[in-house]
Amino acid sequence: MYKNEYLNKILVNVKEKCAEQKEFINAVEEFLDSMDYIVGSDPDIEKYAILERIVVPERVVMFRVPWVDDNGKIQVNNGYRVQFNSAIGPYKGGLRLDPSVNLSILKFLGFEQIFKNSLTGLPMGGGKGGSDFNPKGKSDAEVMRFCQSFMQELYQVIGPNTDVPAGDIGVGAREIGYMYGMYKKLTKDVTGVLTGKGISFGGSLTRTEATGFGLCYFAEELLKTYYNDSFNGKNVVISGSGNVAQYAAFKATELGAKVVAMSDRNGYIASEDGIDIEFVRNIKNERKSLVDEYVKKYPNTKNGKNTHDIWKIKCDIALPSATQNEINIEDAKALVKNGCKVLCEGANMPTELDAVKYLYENGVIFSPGKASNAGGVAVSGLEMSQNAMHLSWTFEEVDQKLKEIMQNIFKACYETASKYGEPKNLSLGANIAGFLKVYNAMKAQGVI
Ligand code: NDP
Ligand code: 2IT
Repeated sequence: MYKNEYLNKILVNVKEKCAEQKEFINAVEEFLDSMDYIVGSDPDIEKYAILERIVVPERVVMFRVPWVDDNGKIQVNNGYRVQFNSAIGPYKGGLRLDPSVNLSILKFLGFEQIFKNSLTGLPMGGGKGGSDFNPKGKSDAEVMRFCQSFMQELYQVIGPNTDVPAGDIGVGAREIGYMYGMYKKLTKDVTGVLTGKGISFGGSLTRTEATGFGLCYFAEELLKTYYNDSFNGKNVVISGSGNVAQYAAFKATELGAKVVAMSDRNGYIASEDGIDIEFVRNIKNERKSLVDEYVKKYPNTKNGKNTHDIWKIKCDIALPSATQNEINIEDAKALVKNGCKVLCEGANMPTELDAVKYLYENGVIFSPGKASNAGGVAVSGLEMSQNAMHLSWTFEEVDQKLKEIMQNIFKACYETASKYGEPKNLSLGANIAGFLKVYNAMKAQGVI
C-alpha cells in the first residue's frame, strides 16, 4: 500500500491486467515505491496520466522464428521486441536469448531500461527483446541460422533512428555479427542499427568491457562517498562469469581488490587467494562449464552446485552479475552476517525486493542495476554517436567518457536521494532522477 491513492490505483490495475507477469509487476512495484515521494507534490503527474502511460509499452512485437537445425529438422522459437518508451530518444536495449525468455521478463527489462537510459544523460528511450531460443549446445551454424531468421522479422520494426538493439544474456559479438549481416542484406543500410558490433564494422572500442568496467567505476564512487574508501584491499564476490562478470572482475582487480568467488548457471567457485580471472575468461570463451574446468586446473578450489551458496562466501563487496532474482532474503542475511558493506547490481534486478529491504535496513549500501550497470548502454549510446559521425574514438577516449557518465549517474542518484531525505537510498535516487527527464518529455509531447 502506498500513501498516495493514485499509485495504489496504478498498481492494482497493472496487477489485474498483467496478472501472470510476475517479474514485470515486481519492477513496477519497485518504481512506484519511489514515486510515492513525488506524486503528492506534483498534481501534473496524475493530470497528464503519466504513470498510466509509462507502465504500458508503446508497442510489443511478437513473431515466429523458424530455423533448421544441423540434422535438417525444423525448429520454431518465439521472438519479441518490446518498444517501451521513446519519449527521450529511439528505443534502446538488449536482446536476450535464453529458454526462460517470456513477455513478463522482457517487459520488466524494457521498463527498467527506460530509467537506466535516462540516467546516462544520452538521448535514448527504453526497449528490450529476445527469444526463448537456447544457444547452449548449438553449433555456430545453428546460431547463425537462428539469428538470420530472427532478424528477417525484427528488421521491419528497428532502425538507427527508431530502435537500436544490442546484446544481453546469450547475445554477444557472434550473435550481433550474424544479426547485423542479415539486417544489412535486407535493408542495404549500414548506418549501425545494432550496437556491440565488431570493431571492424562500426563497433565501439570499450563496448565489450563497458558494463563491467562501468559497474566498478560506479562502485568506486560509492565507496568514496559513503566510506571514504576504495576497492583497494577489498574482497569481492561476483556472480556469473559472462560479459558483465568478467570485465567487472578484471576492473575490480585492477583497482586493487581480490575477486574471491564467481559462478555460472551450474555452480560457483571460491578461493581466498583470488580467482584466476584470465582462466575464467578462457573457459567461458570456449563455452565450457566453469566449475568442471576450473577445478581440473585448481583442484583445491572450494566449489558447489547451488549458485545461491556463493552469497555465503565472506566478502566486503558483492557484485551480482548473472541474472534476475539471484539473491533472496536468505542470501541477503548471509551477506549481512559475513560483513558485506556494499552491493552493486551488475545484472538487472538480481536482488529480490524483500532482500533489498533487508540489506538497506542492515546498513548495506545497495545500488540498483538501472544505475550501476548503465555503463553498457551508455557506451552503446556512444557507439551510435560514432556511427552517426562516421568515425571512431580510441579506447582511452571512450573509457574516459564511460567513467564520467558513471560518476555523473552516481552523483545524480546520491543527490536526488539526499534531496528526499534518504541519502543512502540509491534506488529512490535512481528512480526519481531517471523518471523526471522522461516525465518532462512526455508532458511536452502531448497525449501520445
Ligand atoms: P552473459 O550471457 O554473457 O553471461 C551471463 C552469465 O550469467 C553466465 O555466466 C551465465 O551462466 C549466468 N547465468 C545466466 N542465467 C543464469 C541463471 N538463470 N542462473 C544462474 N546463472 C545464470 O550475459 P551478460 O553478462 O551480458 O548479462 C548478465 C546480466 O547483466 C543480465 O542480467 C543482463 O541483463 C545484465 N546486463 C548486461 C549488459 C550487457 O552489456 N551485456 C548491460 C547491463 C546489464 P552460463 O555461463 O552457465 O550460461
Ligand atoms: O541491460 C542492458 O542495459 C543491456 N543489455 C545493454 C543494452 C544496450 O543497448 O547496450
